[in-house]
Amino acid sequence: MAYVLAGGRGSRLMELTDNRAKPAVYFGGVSRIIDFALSNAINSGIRRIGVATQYKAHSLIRHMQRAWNFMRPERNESFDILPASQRVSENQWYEGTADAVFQNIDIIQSLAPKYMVILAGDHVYKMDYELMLRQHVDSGADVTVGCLVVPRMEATGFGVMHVDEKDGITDFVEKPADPPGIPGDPEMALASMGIYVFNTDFLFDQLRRDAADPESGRDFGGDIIPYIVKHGKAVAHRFTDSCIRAAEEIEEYWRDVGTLDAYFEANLDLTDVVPRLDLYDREWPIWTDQIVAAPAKFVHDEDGRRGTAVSSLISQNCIVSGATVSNSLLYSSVKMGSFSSVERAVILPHCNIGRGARLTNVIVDSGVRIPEGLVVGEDPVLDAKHFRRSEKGVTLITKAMMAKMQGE
Ligand code: ADQ
Ligand code: ADP
Repeated sequence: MAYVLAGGRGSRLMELTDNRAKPAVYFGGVSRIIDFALSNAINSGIRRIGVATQYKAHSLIRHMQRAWNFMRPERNESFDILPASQRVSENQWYEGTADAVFQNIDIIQSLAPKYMVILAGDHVYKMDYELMLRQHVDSGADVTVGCLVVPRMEATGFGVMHVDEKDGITDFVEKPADPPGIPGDPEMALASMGIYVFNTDFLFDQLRRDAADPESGRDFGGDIIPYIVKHGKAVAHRFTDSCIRAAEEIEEYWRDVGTLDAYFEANLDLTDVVPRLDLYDREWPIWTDQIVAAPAKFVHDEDGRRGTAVSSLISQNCIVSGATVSNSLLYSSVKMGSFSSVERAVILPHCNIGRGARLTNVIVDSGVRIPEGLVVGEDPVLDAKHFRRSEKGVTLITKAMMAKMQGE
């Protein structure tokens, strides 16, 4: 069974997660971030899935009900959405990630999985979990932890481990201020991806032990994994990207897209001629909600001005009328009016770009109506006055910001 932790806010995405959890944030033109972990599970042959939700879960739950309702109990498949619903005591939300599993032990038990693959719902990557499961079974580990090699100083936000020559984990520190390097490669560190394979019985024993410990933060990275590293057998599984194209030397693709800048860059990377993340690979499809919609359309406006898009991803139901799109992503149902243009823009669903508007280096949240003639991306001071400007100068525009600006 795959068990996806999807309750976190992702607060560094700022107003993009004001109304939705990070796993529900749109990514890649048609998907949401959680579709990557769920698709990996399906593509890895896992047919029992549970998803624990907590923070602002409405759009996440609605998305999963639409996109992920094809599992069939009569084929021994299941898909369970598990909102924090105070199952264990009257006034308890999921305290930490381990608690988000602990509180649903009875539901998991009814499905009787032998192994649990614990996943995070907020990363973008393609990975065959079957390889990790295979290693887990072969090594006889109590827990297997998915890991990546990252530059040492970028590892401060991760669980960082030391391993022996057989990848047995000998030490694990959660989010160290000064991460230990890899012996022989001191500028790199072995970081936990926050994904784990457990024997289910062993996991339940650990969760019950942890729940009885008043000192515990009920967290996999902070409590459960460090305990097992000390008292049991924890093994590291090194991430291999299941879309690495044979004979091509390209690095593994895994993105946290945790900040506005990382989110913006990872989306725009998809407009490259050969992007690192291949969304067109039929061998490893990213399943998502398919809306009933008309094809994207590019038309002349009444003055004969052409509607064009270059180096861009344009989704269903978009209409580009006498407008120019370059190096951008238009998610579904975006309408662009005459003389408007977007460049290096991530435009989320149901936006309307008014006549003559000019947007550069922007993320526009879903449902925003950009008024006629608005210019963003040319005057940093003005942009920061009305909207959110990121460290690297990307402007985020949401409906609330637009309403405030228009009310002033
Ligand atoms: P973090 O990412 O900081 O570190 P956390 O914020 O706990 O860990 O989130 C892990 C996952 O659980 C996310 O997908 C999040 O959405 C979800 N989540 C958080 N709180 C939840 C709750 N109460 N209920 C349900 N779901 C919840 C972890 C590990 C590190 C590791 C990094 C890799 O602790 O060791 O390096 O992931 O990103
Ligand atoms: P999310 O964007 O995460 O799905 P919502 O569904 O609330 O969250 O979308 C945000 C906004 O997008 C909505 O409040 C609405 O204005 C707009 N929107 C969503 N669906 C539609 C729709 N079918 N038609 C028009 N606007 C829509």
